[in-house]
Amino acid sequence: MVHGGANVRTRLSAAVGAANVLTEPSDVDPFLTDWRGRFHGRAVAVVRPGSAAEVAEVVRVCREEQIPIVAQGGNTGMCGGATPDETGHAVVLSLTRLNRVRGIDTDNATITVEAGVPLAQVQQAAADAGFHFPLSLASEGSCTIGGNLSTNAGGTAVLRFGNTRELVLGLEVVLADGRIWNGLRALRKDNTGYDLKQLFVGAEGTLGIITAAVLKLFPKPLARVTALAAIADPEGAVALLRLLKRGLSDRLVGFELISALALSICRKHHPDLPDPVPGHPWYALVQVDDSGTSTALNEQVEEVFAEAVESSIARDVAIAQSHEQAQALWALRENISESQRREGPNIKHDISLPVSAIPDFLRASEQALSAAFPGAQLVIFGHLGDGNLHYNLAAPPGEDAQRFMDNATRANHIVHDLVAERGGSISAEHGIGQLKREELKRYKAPVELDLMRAIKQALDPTGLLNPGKVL
Ligand code: FAD
Ligand code: 2HG
Ligand code: ZN
Repeated sequence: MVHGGANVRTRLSAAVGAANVLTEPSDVDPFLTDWRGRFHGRAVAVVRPGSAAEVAEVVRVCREEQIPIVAQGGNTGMCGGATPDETGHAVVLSLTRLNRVRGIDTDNATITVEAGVPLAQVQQAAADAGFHFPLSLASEGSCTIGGNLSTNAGGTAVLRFGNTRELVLGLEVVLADGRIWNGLRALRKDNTGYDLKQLFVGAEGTLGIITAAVLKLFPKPLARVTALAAIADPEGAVALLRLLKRGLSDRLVGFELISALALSICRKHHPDLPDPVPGHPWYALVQVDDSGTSTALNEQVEEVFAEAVESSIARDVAIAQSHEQAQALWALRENISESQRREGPNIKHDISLPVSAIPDFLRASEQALSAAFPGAQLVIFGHLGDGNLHYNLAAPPGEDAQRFMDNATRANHIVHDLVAERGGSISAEHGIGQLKREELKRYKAPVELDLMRAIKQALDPTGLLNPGKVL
C-alpha cells in the first residue's frame, strides 16, 4: 500500500524523473521486505536518483515535506535497517542507479566508486586493473558498496584486511540538510581533525547518505591454498588458528568455523557439493594467499597441516587441488545462510568475542540454551579467525519454525548476556537496524548511548534519516 500526497510525488518526480519514482505496489513491494523476510514496511514511494546531486535534491524535498528517508542498497542486510516502518510515511531511497566506477588510480592503488555499485563489480573492476579488493561476502553479487560501508560489513577476509572501515579512504555524503560533503580524499595519511568519514561508516543510513567512496586496493595474490580441516572441538579450532598464524603469518586470509549441523544443512540444499572429510563434529575452512609461487606456498601450508594432524589438533584435512575444488569448498561455507533460510526462520546471533573466550562461551551457551529450549538446533558457523560467530537457533526438528520465533527475546538475552559477560559484542558485523535496537539499550553503557544520540542530533537534528534504526 502506498501513501503520500500527489504534491510530494510531483516534487520527487521533478528531482529524479517520473520513471524513477515507483509507486505501483508491484514495483514497490520488493523494496519493502528484508532479505530474511522478517520485516515488512510501507512507503510513500521508492525513489531512484541517478547522481549525488539528485540524492541531494530528494533529501531537500523530503526535509521540506517532513518525509523520513530510508536508504537502501542491495537490500541484503540482516537487521532490517533498509526496511521502512509500517506507517507508510517514509520514502525508500534506492541507490542502485549510482552505479559508476568513477576511476582507478593505479599508482595510488585506489578505486573511486559510486555507492550503488555491487560489491562483486568493485572486485571485478579492481581485478581488471590488476588489483585485489579484498572485501568478500556471500551476498557480494547483490550487496552494494554503499550498503557495505553503511553496515561496516565484515565477511571472510577480515582476519587479513579488516572490516570495510579499514578499506575506505574517502567518502562523498549527502547530509541531512541537503548539502553534499565531498570528502573523496585518496590519502593514507590525513590528520586534519576528526575523521568525519568514519562517522558515516557503520551508521546504517542514520547520519547521511553515502553517494561515493574512495577504496584501497591491494596487490593480486599470485598463489592461493584453500583447505577444509576436520577438528574435534572448538578448542581444536582455536589451536589450529594459532598454529596457522604462527606458521603463515599474514598470508592467512580466512579462517571460517563450520559445525557439522551447519554443513549438513548446506549440503541438504546443495547435494552436488563435496563432502571431502565426512563425519566430524567441526570444520575449519582455511584460505592462505601469497605473492610468491604456488609450489612454495603449497609446501608450507602442507607442512603446517601435517604438524596439526600429528599433534591431533586437526583430525583430517582436504586441500583443494584446483580452482574448482577451492570454489566448491567455499560454496559449502557461503551457502549456509541461504540454506538455513530455506529451512524456515531462525533466531540469529552475530556475536564477537576474544578468540580465546570462544570455546568457553560455546560450552556455556549450549548448556543454557538446551536447558531453556530442549531439542532446539544450534546452527553455528562464522568468521572464527576474527572472533565472530553466527550463532543461530532453529526450532527443534518437527516443530513449527515460525512459532519458535516467539522465543527470540528470551534466547537473545541468554546468548547476549553470556557474550557481554565475556567482553563480547552483540553485533559483530551485521549492525543494529531495527532487529537489535532494544538489545543495544540493554548492553551499551548509558554514556555510549548518550554520545551516539549527540552525534545523531548534530548530524540529523530533525530525525529525517532512517528513524527507528540503531537508536
Ligand atoms: P542494504 O541491506 O540495502 O542496507 C543496509 C543498511 O545500510 C541499511 O540501514 C540502509 O539504510 C543502509 N544503507 C544502504 N546504502 C546506503 C547508502 N548509500 N548510504 C547510507 N546508508 C545506506 N554481512 C557481513 O558483514 N558479513 C558477511 O559475511 C555477510 N554475509 C552475508 C551473506 C548473505 C547470503 C546475505 C544475504 C547477507 C550477508 N551479509 C553479510 C549482510 C549484508 O550483505 C551486508 O550487511 C551488506 O553490507 C549490506 O549491503 P546492501 O547494499 O545490501 O545494504
Ligand atoms: C555469513 O557469514 C553471513 O554467512 C550470514 O554473515 C550469517 O545467516 C547468518 O547468520
Ligand atoms: Zn558473516
